[in-house]
Amino acid sequence: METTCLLIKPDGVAEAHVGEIVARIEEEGFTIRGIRLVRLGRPKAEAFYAIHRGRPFFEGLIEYMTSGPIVAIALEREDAVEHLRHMIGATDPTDAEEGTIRAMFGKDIGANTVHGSDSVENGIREVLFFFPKEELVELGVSAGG
Ligand code: IDP
Ligand code: MG
Repeated sequence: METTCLLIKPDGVAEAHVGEIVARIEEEGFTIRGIRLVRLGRPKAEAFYAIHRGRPFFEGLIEYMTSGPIVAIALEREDAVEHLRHMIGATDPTDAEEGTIRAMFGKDIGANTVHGSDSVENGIREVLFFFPKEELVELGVSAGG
């Protein structure tokens, strides 16, 4: 079974889309292995998005991700990474396929409502970024202590 990490970004939480997003995730056969409401501080936000440091949008991304609470969700499913990315849609909501989460709720390329891990390796890394290992003993990621 594959693991991936979904984040509902500050706009998604502020505009009360958490319930609908979680419902869609469950309808698509994902199992929730962890779920937390988190207010990211700057160091954690910068660490999470370290790969984008130096990009012109980095500062705006960090300000946005620290502007309000987010919901971090650890998910499990067959083909979880690719399936979730497909459900989320393209980075820019105006390019996102109809019916995807970003097409439905995203404001612009920055405030695009959700994050989904982009590889199996990053799925595991990102889940462990938000959840203590010992709380994920049922995950198939050798995360148990
Ligand atoms: P992804 O979230 O679809 O994987 P990435 O390229 O990894 O997209 O970018 C991470 C996040 O950074 C995006 O989801 C978005 O919030 C923000 N971002 C990406 N590109 C831009 C941009 O050109 N302008 C503003 N924000 C951006
Ligand atoms: Mg990405």
